Amino acid sequence: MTDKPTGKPADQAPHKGSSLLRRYLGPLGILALPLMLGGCTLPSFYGFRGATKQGHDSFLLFSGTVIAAIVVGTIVVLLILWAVLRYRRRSDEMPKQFQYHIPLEITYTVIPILIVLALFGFTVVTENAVDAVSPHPAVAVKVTAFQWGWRFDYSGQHVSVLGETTQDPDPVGLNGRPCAPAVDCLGPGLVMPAGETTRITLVSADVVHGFYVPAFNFSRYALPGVTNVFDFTVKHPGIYRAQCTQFCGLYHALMFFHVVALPPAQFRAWLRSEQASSQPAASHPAASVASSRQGSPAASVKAAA
Ligand SMILES: [Cu+2]
Repeated sequence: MTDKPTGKPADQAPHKGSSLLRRYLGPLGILALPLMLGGCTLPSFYGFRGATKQGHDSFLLFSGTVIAAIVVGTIVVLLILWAVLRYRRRSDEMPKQFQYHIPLEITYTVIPILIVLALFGFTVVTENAVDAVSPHPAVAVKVTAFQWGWRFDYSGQHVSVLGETTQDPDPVGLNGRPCAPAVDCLGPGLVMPAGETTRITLVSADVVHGFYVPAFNFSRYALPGVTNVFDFTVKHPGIYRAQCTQFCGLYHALMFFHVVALPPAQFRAWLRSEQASSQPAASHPAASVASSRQGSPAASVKAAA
């Protein structure tokens, strides 16, 4: 029987194996190069960099995890290729058989545990930073999700922005296009000062909704009977698209809103103009839509740009 262990070392021509490795390594490297250069956009890896301080922390965790995965994956692939090429079959003789390489077994057990512990530690630190709320936010906004729209109440300021995307869309479309078809609508605007901390208190008036701002790397449930509190510190002025991400009924797909970050002075000017022109919204979130839509925040940010 040819496959019976002989105990005879099969590695009789090491120079041949290494020359073969060198021969294949070049073409393999050339094949891998376009994949490595074109397969991802370093260093964002197609993720949002985070328009808020909190969102940027999430981005750093994401990109760090991807880089760790690339390093580990590369080492594993190279080890596999090395084993396949170096110890490929050269004859019918059995290679040397052995077991219990204690130092090696300890190494490949301890290293993955350390990697998992490091990823866990970075995740805990990042989540604590993202969920931390400032004791003295510059602005506090109560956000109420309802079927099918959003209401933004500025605590203590007597200002409400309210909009139902199905009935009274904001006439600002993406890329400056008018708001038609409806999927281009940005919806009601949540206005906040750039560079300052805004406290968001998120509630739902009816069913489960999802508060999602992609550019902020942030999503949270709006749950009936539950109050979620979190902070945003937007880094730069701009308009950021947002939408409901929980299927909440017939017009869920149209439940957009947008976040408008203004320079602090312009934010306070907008707040004063809203106080002068708007009446406090009625108790039902969908009431007095038309009256509270005066002084479009998107128009303000256009003027600021
Ligand atoms: Cu919804």
